Amino acid sequence: MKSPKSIDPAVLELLPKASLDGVETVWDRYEAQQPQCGFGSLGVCCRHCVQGPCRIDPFSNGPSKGICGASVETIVARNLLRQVAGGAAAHVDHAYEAVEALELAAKDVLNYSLDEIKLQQISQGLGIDVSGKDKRELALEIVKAAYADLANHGNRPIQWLMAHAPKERIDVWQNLGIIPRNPDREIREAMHQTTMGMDADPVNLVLATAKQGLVDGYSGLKLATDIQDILLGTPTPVVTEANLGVLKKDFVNLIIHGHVPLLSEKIVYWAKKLQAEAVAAGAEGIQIAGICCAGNEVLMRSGIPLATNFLAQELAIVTGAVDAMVVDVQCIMPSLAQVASCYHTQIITTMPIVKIPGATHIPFTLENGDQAAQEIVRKAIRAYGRRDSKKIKIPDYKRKIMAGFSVEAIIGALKRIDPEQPLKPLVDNIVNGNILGVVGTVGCNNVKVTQDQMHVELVKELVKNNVLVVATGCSAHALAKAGLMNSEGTEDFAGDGLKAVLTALGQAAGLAAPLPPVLHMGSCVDNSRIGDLVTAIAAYLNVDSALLPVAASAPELQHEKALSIGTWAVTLGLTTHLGVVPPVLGSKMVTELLTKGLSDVIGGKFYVETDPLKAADGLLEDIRAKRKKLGL
Ligand code: BF8
Ligand code: SF4
Repeated sequence: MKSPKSIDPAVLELLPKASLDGVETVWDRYEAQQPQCGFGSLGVCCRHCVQGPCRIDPFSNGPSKGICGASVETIVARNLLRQVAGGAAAHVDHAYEAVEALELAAKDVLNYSLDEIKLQQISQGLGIDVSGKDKRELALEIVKAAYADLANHGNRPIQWLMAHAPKERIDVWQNLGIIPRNPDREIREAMHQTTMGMDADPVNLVLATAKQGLVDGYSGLKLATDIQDILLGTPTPVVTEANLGVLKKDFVNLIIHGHVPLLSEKIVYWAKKLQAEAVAAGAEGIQIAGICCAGNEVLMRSGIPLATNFLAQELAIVTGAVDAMVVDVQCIMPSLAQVASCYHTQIITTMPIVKIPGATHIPFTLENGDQAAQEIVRKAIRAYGRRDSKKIKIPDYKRKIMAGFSVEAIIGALKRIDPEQPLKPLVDNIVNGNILGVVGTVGCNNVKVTQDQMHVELVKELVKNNVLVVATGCSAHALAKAGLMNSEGTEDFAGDGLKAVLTALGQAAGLAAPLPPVLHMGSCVDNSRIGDLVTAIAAYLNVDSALLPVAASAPELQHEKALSIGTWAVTLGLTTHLGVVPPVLGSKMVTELLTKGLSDVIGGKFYVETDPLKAADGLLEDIRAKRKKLGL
């Protein structure tokens, strides 16, 4: 039997409408790709030079070497390194733009109020003398430090890493020789290392992959989140709703999709300001909703509802009620313009490196953000008048969610229980077993598996067993849509120990109800928040993060970014579950290095399991083993 496309009721309701409207979706194109190439799936195909493509016969009936003599081990390891470097490049580029924005803000070219507490925190971490300096001076020093990593021509380690990574880990990475120097140089080096006639040693290539994980973790994720928090504010708890039912029939519906919050927050601001124009156009107002990580960003800081996650981005348009969808970078399906052509929806691209034939391009620059945002909001208002009421169907599904759990927000809640040592109540509850451990679920949807199912079934099993779950990215969307991010989720799904802790925390926070069983910590770059939490707990206990009863999971990964984030989690010493098999099985040696060998030298490893309940069992077993080692 074919597995269903999704467990999201809104998606199941819209799929037949998509066919009736003649819209081709990601699921149709997936079917058209069947059977997918076996060589590619195993990672045994190489196109790194023009003598190729070369492919190795996985059954040993054909060639066992590429034309240049590359073995299957070399080819698989090289392909993985390039993918992880691709993910790191995306995050470092994202972070770089945030640093540029902070520079202009510090020089008063852009108008941002700058988060005082975050400025102090980051300055202190970097060893910047804060005395007598105002916000703009501190911001400039932080910008200087960020640029220094990107301009480092020597062998000095990345300072953002040295300032923020767990100390015990830095020693481990140093011993392995994988501490990165300059993120841009490391990404360039990975491209060089994997080109024709270069590194043939799979062990060396896997270590280089681990190094890219560190580039991603500190010069991508951590740098992006830190700078965005300074510019836009550190998230605090917000309550709103998730799923396509947040769209409103009589409102101008404007969807924000992509990853970088700089333009998104401008749009949120201008949508409020221009409500009267929407009313003049016959609407009741403007409803903003988010897809993918741009959605998570504006949720965390501005309480904007979530529309849906990666796999349903086309179906948002199939509602016929989306007047405009504005996109920036990453995870934007090129098909959107095609889908939108069946409706009145405006697809608006904004970035010079993301243009889609058939979409409208409104260039966003740091300097013209306000004008671009106004133009975009006005385009949505004008499109509202062109709606075809016969084509509108908004599925009536949405769930209440609580989000905004930055580390600062979590510590803030814990401080109400112990103002002196806020981590103590959390750690005490881990020690006494009320909380068995912590799992961060992250990453995407992947059309190869039923949308959201792996996220939801895995997490239900974990919270039932008293594991506190923190989530980001499209995993957070999936869990939000399934009702795991509200107090009822704790009542319905959490084990007794976890429920008791979340109830006490909820009471201390002045809510008459428990905190949710899954804490929404933000976008994919906000995985740095999970890293910060792990680092803080390790420091509080004075143990290596690799020893903590903490694990990670990317249940439905698709993007190269998910591979680089996962690699970083492994470098932190975490067992990192992948629910979709990455293209490495063609090499037994590389597969064993990733799933076993790495753990001997780095503490963490990848764990691949495609069945959610078995994956939960595996993660629980891992957590129990770590507890045992700690004497718990
Ligand atoms: O950076 S989880 S599908 S949206 S890659 Fe993309 Fe994956 Fe979603 Fe966010 Ni992350
Ligand atoms: Fe083939 Fe080697 Fe060229 Fe790859 S680098 S395409 S294996 S000849």
